[in-house]
Amino acid sequence: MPTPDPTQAIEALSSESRLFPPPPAFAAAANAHDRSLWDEAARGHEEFWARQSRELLHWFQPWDTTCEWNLPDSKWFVGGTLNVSYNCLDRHVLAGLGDRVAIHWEGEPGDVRTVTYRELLDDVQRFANVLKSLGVGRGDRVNIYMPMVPEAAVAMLACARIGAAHSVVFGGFSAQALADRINDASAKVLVTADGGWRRGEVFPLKAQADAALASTPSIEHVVVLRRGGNPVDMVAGRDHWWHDLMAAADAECPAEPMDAEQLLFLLYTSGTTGKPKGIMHTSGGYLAQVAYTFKYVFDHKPGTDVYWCTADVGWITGHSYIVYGPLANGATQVMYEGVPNFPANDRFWSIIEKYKVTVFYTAPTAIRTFMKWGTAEPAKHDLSSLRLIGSVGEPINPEAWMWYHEHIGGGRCPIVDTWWQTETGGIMISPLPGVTATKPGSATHPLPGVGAELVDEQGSPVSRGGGYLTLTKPWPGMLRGVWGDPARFRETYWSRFPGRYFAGDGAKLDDDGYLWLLGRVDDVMNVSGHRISTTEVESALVSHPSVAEAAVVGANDPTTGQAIIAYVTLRGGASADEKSLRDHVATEIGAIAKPKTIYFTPDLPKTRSGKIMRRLLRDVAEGRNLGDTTTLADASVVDELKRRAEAAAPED
Ligand code: 7RM
Repeated sequence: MPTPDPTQAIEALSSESRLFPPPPAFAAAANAHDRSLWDEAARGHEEFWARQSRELLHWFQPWDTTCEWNLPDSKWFVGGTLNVSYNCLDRHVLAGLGDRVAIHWEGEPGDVRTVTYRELLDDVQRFANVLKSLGVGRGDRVNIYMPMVPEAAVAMLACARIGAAHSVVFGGFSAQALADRINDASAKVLVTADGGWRRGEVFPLKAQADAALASTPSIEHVVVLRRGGNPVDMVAGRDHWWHDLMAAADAECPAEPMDAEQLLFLLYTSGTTGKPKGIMHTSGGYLAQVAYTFKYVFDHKPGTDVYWCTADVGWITGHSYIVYGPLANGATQVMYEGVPNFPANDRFWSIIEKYKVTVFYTAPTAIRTFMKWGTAEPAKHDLSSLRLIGSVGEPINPEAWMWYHEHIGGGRCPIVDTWWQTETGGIMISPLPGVTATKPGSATHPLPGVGAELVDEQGSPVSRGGGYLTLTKPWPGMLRGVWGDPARFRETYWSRFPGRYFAGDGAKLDDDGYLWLLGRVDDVMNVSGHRISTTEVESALVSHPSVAEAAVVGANDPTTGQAIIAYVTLRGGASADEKSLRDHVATEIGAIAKPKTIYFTPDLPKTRSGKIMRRLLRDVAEGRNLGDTTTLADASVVDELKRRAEAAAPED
């Protein structure tokens, strides 16, 4: 057995030699086709962002100071004024693009709506007036708890228009989660819907909201969109139908100048411990970053691209890459209400074919699910409109990347594997698709304007091998704090490595200087002194032709400290035995990384945004009672794994 290297925060076990340069025709037409953006950013970090902000946004009043940086507090474009909704809507309509489709919306039952920029602007102005009539003004908070409908974006943009901050809570969250978030933010108004469609049924959103409203004293009014058509209780004086208020509202609500640092939104992240944190994002810097990254990472071509991001608006991905980034760029996009397997497993591919989607952005969890469902599903559809595909949310295992490349991208589309966080506001590490030669499973390099560095335990930079991923320079979309808790902000992100932002991810640098995300450092396993990342073992398992998805955890072990326990889901129709998978891992990355035990399971426990919850699997593997399960998407999955673990354990 190799001896552990104590200087390695995380060991680098796997190696990948496949390289995919941008197709020449793609590169020739790409928004970025050479290294000039990196060169420019290297010459002057703030000047680089100032140019992006000036060129991509409309400012009512130019700023005096590009960046004020007093760690951990940053301000960007200080003294400047803009209006985020003006940037996303008015200026496109004023430029004669009012008839351009902003949103091709498709409901899960198959109903469709086409929303142009002019219509979106009309609705946003009216809804801004609705909010004003309900007493909402600059600096107030509005909670949004909605299905995936255009009105969710309308409500967000209407808040932005009048300087109120929104706090969107994912429609799949419970009444308790909603109440906690409303109370933390002291929101005045809640915008919700009767229900939305999911898996062929209406989920009763208003009933959940009602349960929350029993303990949210700050809420004065509730606006209810009719979507599900399900019966709802309306409380007189407090609850109002969206369509009634909209019909009565004034059509015009001019966009007023807002300070660049005006709070744009709060978005709560659950984190691993303690109460959810309200991550604060402000206006000018955030919009500059999402507009810039949308343009260059997704190589956006206004007027010709049809973009589709499958996230929910309740997540940061929905905020930045459904609402603000695309709309600031005048993009045309698809928005879909429901699940990928209604009415059948090919729904996404039928949507891509129908709307001729050119740029598609989804998550590894979805890709691995598609692998489970098999290649026949995408093969039923013409996906030739696609030219670029992206991934976000978790490390994408090299074999999932290859599957995506081949079966969705038709072997011709560059893949942008984008690393970022709720806290970073926008994409930080990603290929530029016309420039970067990609490697399956690597997010490649920091974008121009982003400073990222790996460090060891002591905080010294690491130039090869595993380490802690830190951000070294302020960036415009960075979080401005944790709502109501400056101490927690400092402690969580700025205390571990002085002078650096660190939010919990491990990564490694390979010999060519490519970055590979290795998952959360809390998940790193310690086997006989070797610090092994979950991601590398999972990727080794997924590289077996029978495996679609895998989660591994380190469980206490009397001989090795921790032992690797794997939970594996097979591809549709495939079979495999434990020994062959263990041997496969040994061949791929080494005997030290062989799982001690492998459980086969049809599903893995995931958060509602699709990330694997290894903490729960560790609880199961170590025979503990389950900790906090409130963020789990489907609780029956872990119950089943627990039953199996108990059945397998020797009786005592
Ligand atoms: C956008 C989003 C953030 C965490 C982050 C990572 C993980 C996200 C990637 C990734 C590897 C990626 N925001 N993560 N993207 N890991 N490769 N391309 O997901 O706040 O919900 O989560 O997600 O651990 O810290 S988030």
